[in-house]
Amino acid sequence: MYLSPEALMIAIRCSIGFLLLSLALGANAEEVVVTVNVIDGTGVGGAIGTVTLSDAPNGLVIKPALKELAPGEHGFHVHGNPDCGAASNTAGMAAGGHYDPANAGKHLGPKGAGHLGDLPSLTVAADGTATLPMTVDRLKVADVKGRALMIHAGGDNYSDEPKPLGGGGARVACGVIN
Ligand SMILES: [Cu+2]
Ligand SMILES: [Zn+2]
Repeated sequence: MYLSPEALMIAIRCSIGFLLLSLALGANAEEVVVTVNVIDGTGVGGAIGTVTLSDAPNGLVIKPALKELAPGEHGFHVHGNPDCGAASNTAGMAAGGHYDPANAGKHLGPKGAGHLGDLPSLTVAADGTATLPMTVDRLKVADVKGRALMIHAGGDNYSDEPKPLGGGGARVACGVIN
């Protein structure tokens, strides 16, 4: 096929335009970097890294890049309010409860029919870092924006028994999802 120089220029301009549009849409395809801070009864402390959230065809991809955490499993949830502050001198209580738009009222983990904000537990390596990505099929970035990511002192058995909310106890680190 023969293209005149003018047609060629138009074709190139269109290609560049299409490329820029794709980049803009790509950037728009919801990726959020959440800064995570340690928290205590007086409020929000120093940053310990980030958690990057993005949408994939199979769900919400959660990529932690965290350090300075206690090794082992930690309860990890989306809480309802975009606030990591303390309330009544208790760490992270301003974040409210587990994100639960359907008012399920139950903590059943990432595969259960309970709180939508129940995530897989966060695994922290012996050196205090957490870097294992996870995918949650029932969430999108748009669902969790305007809420908070919470890390608890203890693990998560995805049940309200024998202790409520997976048994993770105290809130130790948190990030607002903007
Ligand atoms: Cu929690
Ligand atoms: Zn829960």
